Amino acid sequence: MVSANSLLPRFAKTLITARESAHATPPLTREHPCFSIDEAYAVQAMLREHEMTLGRSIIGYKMGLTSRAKQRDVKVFEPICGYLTDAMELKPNQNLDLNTLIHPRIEPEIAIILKRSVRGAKRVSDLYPCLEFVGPAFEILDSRYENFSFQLSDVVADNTSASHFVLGTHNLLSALDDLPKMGVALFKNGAVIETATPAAVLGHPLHSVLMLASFLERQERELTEGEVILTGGLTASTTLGASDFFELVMPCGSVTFSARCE
Ligand code: OOG
Ligand code: MG
Repeated sequence: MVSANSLLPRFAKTLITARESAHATPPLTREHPCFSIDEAYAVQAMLREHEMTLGRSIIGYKMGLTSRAKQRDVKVFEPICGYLTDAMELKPNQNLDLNTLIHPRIEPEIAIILKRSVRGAKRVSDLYPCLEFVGPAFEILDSRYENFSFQLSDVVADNTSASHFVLGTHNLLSALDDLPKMGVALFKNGAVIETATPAAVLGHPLHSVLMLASFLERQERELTEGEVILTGGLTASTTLGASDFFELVMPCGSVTFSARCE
């Protein structure tokens, strides 16, 4: 446990300043090696409150570290969750000004939009009637920590490195049973750099939604209509530089994303 509770607001302020100034900060666990996961989620909740005071709304959640590829990439071996705001969403082909970010990375994901609450869902098939959209997406990460390096509590406090996301437009709702074994290819500037299948995420990305629902239940919250969920990176993330162009291709369509430095 962190000895004094006043440290948690200070940790939140450190992360807010790092994000707003686009300057990395040392991991919080360096100062407090015993920074617990519960305390880290409390810091994350302070960041969420801060976003709301800025007029942003919470539009959903993201799961992180739900695939072995991601866990091995950052050397943290437990799934985690964070929140998404309206300000994080980019439209396909919308540019992102990289000057506002510290060291952005990008990763392919399967995204969900809900059409109703998932209360009581226990199995993947229980979720089917709750889904409005299931499709490919990009998540753009930007850890607020130096060298993109952190421990479990650090990354939880930092809202799981969330920065931006882009949803594709192709809805895979009619192919949910086949989703785990569909091929996914990630192209960077025209060359394939990663391939995967959605089974990489807990066997089926909808397992990630069930896990998120149970995380939220412990915080006395639940997933509701209209919320967006990123189910977790299918592959390791990759660096994102000025004028890079990314395309994520699946059997039913693709999503593209480009970055720019002005
Ligand atoms: C942590 C965030 C993990 C995912 O999809 O696994 C995440 C990180 O890689 O910085 O978003
Ligand atoms: Mg992610």
